[in-house]
Amino acid sequence: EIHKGINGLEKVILRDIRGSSVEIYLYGAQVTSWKNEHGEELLFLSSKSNFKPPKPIRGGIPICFPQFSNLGSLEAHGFARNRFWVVDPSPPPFPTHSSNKKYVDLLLKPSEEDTKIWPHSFEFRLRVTLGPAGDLMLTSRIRNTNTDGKPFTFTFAYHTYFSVSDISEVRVEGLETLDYLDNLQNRQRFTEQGDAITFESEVDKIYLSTPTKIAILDHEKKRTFVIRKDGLPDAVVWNPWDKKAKSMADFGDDEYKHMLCVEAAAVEKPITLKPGEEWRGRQELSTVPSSYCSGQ
Ligand code: TA6
Repeated sequence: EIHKGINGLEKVILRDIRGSSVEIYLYGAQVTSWKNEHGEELLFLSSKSNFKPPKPIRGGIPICFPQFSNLGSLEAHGFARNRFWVVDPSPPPFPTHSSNKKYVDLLLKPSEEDTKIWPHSFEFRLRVTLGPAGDLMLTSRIRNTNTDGKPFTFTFAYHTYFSVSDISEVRVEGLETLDYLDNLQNRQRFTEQGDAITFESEVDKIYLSTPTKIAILDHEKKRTFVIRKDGLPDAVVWNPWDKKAKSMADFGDDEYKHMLCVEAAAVEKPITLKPGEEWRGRQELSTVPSSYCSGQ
């Protein structure tokens, strides 16, 4: 059902019988809340977020399309997150979808204005699903609907902001020994060392050819987020830390301590679609109790 959210912006709420819930704003098709059955908020949303178009909402899961970051001539992270999506009136049949899941289908097509900055026709369908175990799944289906025979190329990310108790007691597992591009060092390529990633300063890294599964361990909550992804070979890890946090108007000075972005992405190898072709990119988020002790 559609509700009025902050500043009157419309949002959809998905609830399951066990008490889990997800909220998605039509502005940007942006998930802004994912709560477990105890009503705990699992995503980070800045207390200073604008909720005022055309600025993007700071937190939740921004959709970066058709351009990740400044890798092209469009505004940072493209324009999908700055547009009003609609609830898809006619979703095409979706394979393997059992009826005990709560979901909403959102649709974005470019406006006249959009085709001036990105001269292509597309249909971008996002299905947000709240699974029976409270897991959150996002499936993007992007189709090239150009009638001029032209292919198009894009980069993509689910820019997920996870809520963590204390960034200095968080570990990320699954990215060990992988190569990454370091945004803080002119995107030069480095190789990650051999054990779990921990955080003591600003991090902005694009890990390449990453595994399907990545784990984010929150020590204090004894909780692990698990990301399972498909069609998204890269993973961006970002924490602005104190200095950069202070420079962002829509981000509280201390909020960096309680968030971590781990973003399922397709960046190193941009995706090219011919007219009529469709790309799918999926991420599934879940939480499991974790007994890790920091430093192990
Ligand atoms: O995901 C990493 C990143 O590209 C960082 O470089 C930082 O710019 C972050 O995204 C946030 O970007 P935004 O445009 O949402 O402020």
